Amino acid sequence: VDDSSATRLIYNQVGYIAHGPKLALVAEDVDEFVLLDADGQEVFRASAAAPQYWEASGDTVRKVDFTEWEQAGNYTVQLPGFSKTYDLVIESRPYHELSKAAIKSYYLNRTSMPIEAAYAGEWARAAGHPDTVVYIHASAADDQRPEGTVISSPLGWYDAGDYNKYVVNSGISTYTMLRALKDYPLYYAGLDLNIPESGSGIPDLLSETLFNLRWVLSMQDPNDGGVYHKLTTKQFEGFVMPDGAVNDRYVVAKSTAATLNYAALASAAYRVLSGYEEQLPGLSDSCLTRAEIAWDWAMKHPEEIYEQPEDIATGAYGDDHLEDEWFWAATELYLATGSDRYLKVIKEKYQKPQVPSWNQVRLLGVYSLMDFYDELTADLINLSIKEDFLKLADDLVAISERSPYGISIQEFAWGSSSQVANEGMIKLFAHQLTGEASYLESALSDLDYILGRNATGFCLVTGFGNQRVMNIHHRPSGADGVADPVPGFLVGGPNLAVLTDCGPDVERSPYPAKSYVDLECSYSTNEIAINWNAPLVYLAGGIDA
Ligand code: 9MR
Repeated sequence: VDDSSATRLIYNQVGYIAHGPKLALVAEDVDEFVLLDADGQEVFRASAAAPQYWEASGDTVRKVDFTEWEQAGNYTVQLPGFSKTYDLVIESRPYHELSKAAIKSYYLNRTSMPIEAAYAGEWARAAGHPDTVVYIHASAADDQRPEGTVISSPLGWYDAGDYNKYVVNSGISTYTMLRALKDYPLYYAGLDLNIPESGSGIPDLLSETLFNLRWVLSMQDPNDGGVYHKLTTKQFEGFVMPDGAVNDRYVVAKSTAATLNYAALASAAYRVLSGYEEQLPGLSDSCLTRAEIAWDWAMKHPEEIYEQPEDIATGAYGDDHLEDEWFWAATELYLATGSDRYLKVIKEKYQKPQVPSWNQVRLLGVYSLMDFYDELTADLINLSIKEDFLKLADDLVAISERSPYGISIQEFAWGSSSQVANEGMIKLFAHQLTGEASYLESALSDLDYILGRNATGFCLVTGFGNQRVMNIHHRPSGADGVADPVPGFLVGGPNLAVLTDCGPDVERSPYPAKSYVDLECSYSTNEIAINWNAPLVYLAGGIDA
């Protein structure tokens, strides 16, 4: 028996669904996989499939399919010939806590209010960043609001491990949360997150989402409809708690990208919130009015590409390809108003969708169009939007079926975990459109990757798994004196974008799917972000639902 401590099994560390597909991966030198029950009795044995090499990780792995074993329980996995064993869970509903924690992380990352122990346990903390005194930066100044004018722009979530708030990145994040609510309404109606708004008569997921939406709405200049790109300090703050991070805050440069994200999000919110007129009187209408004046500003300023001012060093979220933002905003405004002026732009700007990210939002408009597919006009149907969407989903499923790791991602960029989550979301959405099981199975496989069946061996969500991420690049987690990081966050994950973020002494794998370190300094692999967590919310919630 080989006594080395090397890991030879990678698998979903949170659990497998009893009546679902079950796939794990073993190292090349492992031939068999044995499940022992809680009494140490062998209950199931499977042979490993033929070895497969993956260029992205530099690994050769063998698949073990134990789908057939459907008995819920806590198991130990033994790999004959090797002494190291592994704990594995099979449950009827293994992702319920994950689904809640993924949303709760947004509560724990709120600005402007104390995070109380009754909701946050050991992660309770004082309020940070009231943002009731925010200065107009030189880049955003005009006659009505000259440089140094004070405005108030409170609420919202911290974007990520830093303490700033960025409109562009809030667009996709907030929309994805509203999308989850729209697609699984009964599930979220009953999901209690134990947040201050719980029991208020609207779903907790919506309350949490509104906390950010209300901030986004405040980023519009009411004088002209333009939207500031971000609300930020000049430099990133240090690793101190929010209430100790007190440098002056500014709104910086109105941009076309931020204004179109705003128009899209506010009109999408208009549709969702019109169902809550009684609980939230007037909010939905004001979203639509604001979206329309944002659109008008963008029409007058179609090329205000964000350029980082010299004295500002925080995240840029700069994007100079705005075709997809125009498409998304036009789509949401068209669905809200039925006006031909938006229809025209949809037709001009439509292209086949891609996996979304903060700077590629076309698919968000496609998701929304699918809500009304049967009512769309013939010229929209002729764009083949549904066919193109299902082709994207089919291509992703085909790749995952060939992939040694059972996933669709092939190129690992900054935030690679969120790409996997967004691919899972696409598949779940396709599953709802068609009822085809292969989409759901492939989405589950993406979740397996996130929860441990990946080349890093870590469960990539804080607070979950056997091999846990501990040292995220997240200021409160670094400064709060609590050993465990704030839970429920998806880490950015492996990529080769910045190999030097921890200095020359920290070794990083040259393989993109493996190049990850669980160190606070690794902002490029171990940060968290609202746009990364949102598709995890959708994926975990959709599967749990
Ligand atoms: O997610 C963003 C990634 O796509 C970019 O490559 C990277 C560098 O510009 O920035 C990431 O976003 C960061 C943002 O700029 C500031 N807050 C933290 C975000 C996550 O790292």
